[in-house]
Amino acid sequence: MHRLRTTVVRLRPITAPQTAKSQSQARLAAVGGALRTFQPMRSYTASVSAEPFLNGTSSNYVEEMYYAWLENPRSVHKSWDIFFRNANAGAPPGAAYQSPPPLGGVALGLANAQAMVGVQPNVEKLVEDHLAVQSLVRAYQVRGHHIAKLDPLDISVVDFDEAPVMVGLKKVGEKRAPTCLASLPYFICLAGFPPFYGLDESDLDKVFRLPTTTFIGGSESTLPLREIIQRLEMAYCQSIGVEFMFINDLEQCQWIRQKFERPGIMQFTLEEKRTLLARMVRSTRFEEFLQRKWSSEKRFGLEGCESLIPALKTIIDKSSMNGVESIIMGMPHRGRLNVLANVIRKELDQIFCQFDSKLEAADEGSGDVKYHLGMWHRRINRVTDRNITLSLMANPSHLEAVDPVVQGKTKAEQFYCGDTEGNRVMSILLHGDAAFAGQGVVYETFHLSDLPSYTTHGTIHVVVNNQIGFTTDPRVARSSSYPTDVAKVVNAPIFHVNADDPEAVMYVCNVAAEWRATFHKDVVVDLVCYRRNGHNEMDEPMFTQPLMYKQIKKQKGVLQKYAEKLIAEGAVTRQEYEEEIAKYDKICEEAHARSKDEKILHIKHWLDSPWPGFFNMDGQPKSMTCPSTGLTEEELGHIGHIASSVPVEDFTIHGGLSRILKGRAAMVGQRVCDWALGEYMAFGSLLKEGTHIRLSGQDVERGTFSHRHHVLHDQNVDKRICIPMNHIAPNQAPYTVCNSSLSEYGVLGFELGFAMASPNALVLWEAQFGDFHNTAQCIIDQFICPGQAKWVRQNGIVLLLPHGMEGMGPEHSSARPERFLQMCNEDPDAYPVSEFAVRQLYDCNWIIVNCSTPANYFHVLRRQILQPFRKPLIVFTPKSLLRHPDAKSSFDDMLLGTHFQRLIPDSGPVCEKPDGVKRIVFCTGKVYYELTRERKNRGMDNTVAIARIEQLSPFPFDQVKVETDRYPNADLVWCQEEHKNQGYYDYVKPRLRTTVDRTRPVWYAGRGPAAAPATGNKAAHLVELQRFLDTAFNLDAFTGQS
Ligand SMILES: Cc1ncc(C[n+]2csc(CCOP(=O)(O)OP(=O)(O)O)c2C)c(N)n1
Ligand SMILES: [Mg+2]
Repeated sequence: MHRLRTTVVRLRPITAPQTAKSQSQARLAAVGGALRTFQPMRSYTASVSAEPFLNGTSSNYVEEMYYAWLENPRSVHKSWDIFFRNANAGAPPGAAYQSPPPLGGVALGLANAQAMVGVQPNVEKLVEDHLAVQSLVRAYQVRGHHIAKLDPLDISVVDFDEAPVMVGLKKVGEKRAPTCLASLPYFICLAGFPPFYGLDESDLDKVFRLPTTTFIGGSESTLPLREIIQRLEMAYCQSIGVEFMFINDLEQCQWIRQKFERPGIMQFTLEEKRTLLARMVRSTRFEEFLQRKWSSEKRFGLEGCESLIPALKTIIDKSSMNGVESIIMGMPHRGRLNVLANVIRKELDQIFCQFDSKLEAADEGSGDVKYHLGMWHRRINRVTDRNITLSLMANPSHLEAVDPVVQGKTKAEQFYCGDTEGNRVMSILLHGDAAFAGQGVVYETFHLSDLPSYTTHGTIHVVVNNQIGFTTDPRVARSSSYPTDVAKVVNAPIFHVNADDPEAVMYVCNVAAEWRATFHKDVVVDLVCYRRNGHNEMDEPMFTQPLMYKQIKKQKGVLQKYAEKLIAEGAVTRQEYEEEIAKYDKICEEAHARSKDEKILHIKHWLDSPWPGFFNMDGQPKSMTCPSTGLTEEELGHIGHIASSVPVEDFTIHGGLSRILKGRAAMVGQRVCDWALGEYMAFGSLLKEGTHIRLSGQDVERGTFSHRHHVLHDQNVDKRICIPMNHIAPNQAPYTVCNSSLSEYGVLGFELGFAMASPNALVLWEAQFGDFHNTAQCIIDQFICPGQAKWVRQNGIVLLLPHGMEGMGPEHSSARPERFLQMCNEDPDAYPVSEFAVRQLYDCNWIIVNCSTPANYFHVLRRQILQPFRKPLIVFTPKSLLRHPDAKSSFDDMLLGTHFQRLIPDSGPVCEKPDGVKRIVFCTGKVYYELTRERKNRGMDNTVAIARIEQLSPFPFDQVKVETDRYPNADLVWCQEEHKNQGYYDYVKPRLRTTVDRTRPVWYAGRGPAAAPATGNKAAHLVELQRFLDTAFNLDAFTGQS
């Protein structure tokens, strides 16, 4: 009704002067001087809205007709002309209708028409028919994909109204269910009303005006119904199914309509067809070659979706044509080797080498299976003759986990080359149908796609939709009709295409690339295909999908079908086709012969993110030392000043923030730092030295605990912000600080990818509370922890994980240090022989610290960049220490010549008489302050020493040894606030024992074992705290125990 009212309002008497101001200004302006003047019409609104045929759904159509009539009265059917003239002349409700003149008959003059005012019309049927035609067009646009011939096997039966989808239930060999009346086209089914709005076969030859929301007419504005249906069937119901009508943007919908509806769109030149055939030959024969040579090897071949290769090549060609210079790709197992060989163009012998299990690995690390390795390659695109860099990211088995990583790397490359629109760098993500629908990270990644600090300005998603996931049918694998429905959340158009029609595939890939270049938004190509073999080449699919696989066995290969089509058309001769095959087979054979000469395997050759200039020629660090991470007094003072001021004019900050900044200024005056200021010093100095910094995570701009305030907000001007960190020095590197979406998996993956692009940036991800990192566990377990070992790829990402037992309950207390520590590659039982500090850092898989002072936090952040290699850094960061009066550092601890302290020894009275010390308590993090307070209260400053292990991994064996040697009469205690089965105890204990050569026992003071990380009861929390502090300072606590 609302729509009708709008239409009616628009139909109100229009005069030339009113027209100029009206909402339809733009539309009418197009008519230019041809505007016609209308007489004001009495009671027009009432009379038109009372017209019986103007029900809710017809208003659109009337509006269309009306505008068309305004532009040119001859462009609408005569009956409409009469109706608008009569209405304009003041005809009462019902009386503006006139019987339609016969099609092609003699046109009625105005005089005739006016003479008919008052005669009961038969135009009603005509109007309804036009409305029906408009609805018909719309029905095809909305639901044409339901009946498109997308399934190469023709066995899927998808019920779009019921969930779950029913696929594969149709009996094999049975034809499509006769759901439509035999003589009528599908539109009747589409609309669901037999007959459709009163249209039937007798209307098929009538001519109808086409609405402006369709392009099927080409240059024609009217077509007979029969032709309209035929063209709609061609556009929407062949090998391509277009899902786009959910998109809110009219311009985008129109763009898609014209791409698929214009007559003659699917025409290809001879050259294009031959190239397509050649690409199909490569794709198909590559798999056949591998199958011949290594028939019992898993390779997750592409058989059944060979058109993936031309699909990707088409996207790349078109994007290169549009100016893209670098494409970063992520993909799962299926078809990966084929993509490496025929899209990225990895040398075939290097691929074939991977099948030789006897070759020795040349590189350090444990390596990965061949269908996970990545690749980076710059080459000339033969179609565009331009340079293009293609990289395929290495990825784990965990499906879709690589998606955000690819996006992060793409964002970084765009950032470093100043590509703010994504015109030069883009990403392509490949997916399996089951994984795309099932994995939540897909959704998280989509939700990053349009956020200012995370957008990559459009990703092209390609789904290898083989209608099966391992052994599971779609009907039990997802609740949506298509595997691609998740993309609708970001209004991405979805192009379903039958992968057995390579030309249709090529067409949609071209459109997808154009879409991305035009709108810089995501788009999905759903390649509907099948999987000729089992999940892998060793797998028996008949166990679980007998009927589907009976059909697949009968299915002629797509290459053969396409070759036969082109031969029949005369586009190629059979001889040319056979020569093309022979040519590629020979290439494979020669590469295979060469691969036999290889003696060793180089994982390094499979690097997806080389860092030119960072390593020496042998790929090793340029040095094995780390300079001092301290700063001059002036630098500290200058950065401290920026941190405590607002460096722009006329900017009003919140009163509370003014007090915070004043407090910072006071600290700078006293030459001390708290945690936030220590971080400022580290960031500010690195930026000044030219290192880009990117800090991302939930609410990081202010800081969850309101301590950071890196973005200032003007209290009077909406959205006016100031980032003082970008005002440190004239030639500084840019600082990016960005609040993320409420995601851990997606965002951490993204930042990891960002950090991968360059070693010269400090990329940090902060968890809101450390507890929440576990929803990103896969990124930690599969990429951060073992990334270098699997893929010889270093990464310097920093994880800031707020951690500490402060009575905040089980989900705001623990960043689970035990899990990170358990995954360290260091041997707890062997005292390292190598040089400490830098060498130890180089050998570890990641660095884990829990700093107790701002100065040490400052140093460890700077060391992350100044050390000559990159390692992930896990920092357990404090909460209450952010404001603890004792948790401050003097500038003296940050001056030139100072370093990160792996262990902070006790510097109190115990140092004077170490022999008299009865106990040395080792600890880490915040509990240090509780221990010192308790020691003081108990007057035990002379008898108990407290040493802080600031770097847990790699473990500072050498410095721990100094402490244990210093206090020969002390018993050794590990004290932690975490529960016994959590925290650091299991990690530290064997290392302490190794340090003292197992000559002294290591006692435990801390909470007992527990299932949850912390109690939800504040009082219980305090009781537990006091209990373990009692143990820590009771010198008899362990007497008699062994
Ligand atoms: C996160 C995750 N869960 C489970 C698996 C085990 N797995 C490997 S392949 C596969 C089926 C994938 O199906 P689909 O996404 O349709 O890809 P296809 O193998 O059909 O190409 C499964 C479940 C995995 N690799 N990753
Ligand atoms: Mg699948």
